[in-house]
Amino acid sequence: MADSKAFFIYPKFAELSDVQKALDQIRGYYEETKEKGLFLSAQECQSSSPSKGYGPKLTSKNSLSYNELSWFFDSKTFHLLTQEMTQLLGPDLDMFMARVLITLPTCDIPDYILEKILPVEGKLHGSLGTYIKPEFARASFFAYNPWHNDAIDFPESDCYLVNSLFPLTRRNNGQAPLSFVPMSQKLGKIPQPFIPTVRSKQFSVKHNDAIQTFPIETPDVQIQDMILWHAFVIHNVGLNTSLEPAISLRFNFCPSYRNNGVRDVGHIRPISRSWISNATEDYKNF
Ligand SMILES: O=C(O)CCC(=O)C(=O)O
Ligand SMILES: [Fe+2]
Repeated sequence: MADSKAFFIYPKFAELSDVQKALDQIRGYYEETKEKGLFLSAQECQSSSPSKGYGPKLTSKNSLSYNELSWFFDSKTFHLLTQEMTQLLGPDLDMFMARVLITLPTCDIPDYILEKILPVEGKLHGSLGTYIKPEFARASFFAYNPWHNDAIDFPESDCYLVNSLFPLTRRNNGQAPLSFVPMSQKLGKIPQPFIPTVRSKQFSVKHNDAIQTFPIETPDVQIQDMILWHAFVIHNVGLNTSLEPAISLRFNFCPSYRNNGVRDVGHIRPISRSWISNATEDYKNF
């Protein structure tokens, strides 16, 4: 058996021109939302959104990833990514969700929202979805992201899922640092949300009546790096105390014919099919 690592960093994986082009476009979008006012007022929020709501809908029709950024699917970087995914997941391959993720600097978040979402300790989610104007729901906006694994994003799936992330900005120096618990996939589909104990780079959580402890890694990710992890790997995004948004492109992949749990099938792009799948599934086109 190969080792059971389920978290990898690929340094300098992306083409510089691809990540720069994507970053310029997303920065432009972010500036536009700031000029026009990204957030609902406190009053609008109270009247329009239930406190536990998920905010306006980000669909395959309005998403930046499938519109202004759809050129990325034809880029050299995406081609390299699908080659690597084929190595890891096999030739029956789907990209089933593409997203632009923006973790806002706290200085750009209105006080009435900060009052609700701070302090971070003990909070179960850090999405800003409920507070933004519906017309800007074209990317995923966060203030932070508490410890979780991505099974929480695809609750109806069978979790044969991986996440690939292209950070388009630095993440350390307070810019929404991204931390991972590399061996935590061994815990599998844990009940979520949960609150772990975190002490001096050690992550502990109760599992099957025992406390399980794992080391935490906070990689100093660089633009052009690609980070890849299995849906069961626990991770966390800290507050963004810098002056700039932290921006990432995220692509989720799974072997075709598994249950990816996605309802809006417009998100799914088949990448390739094996000979046996083509032969077996051909009758559907007959
Ligand atoms: O903020 C990020 O870049 C990553 C957020 C996250 O938790 C994810 O993409 O699964
Ligand atoms: Fe995540």
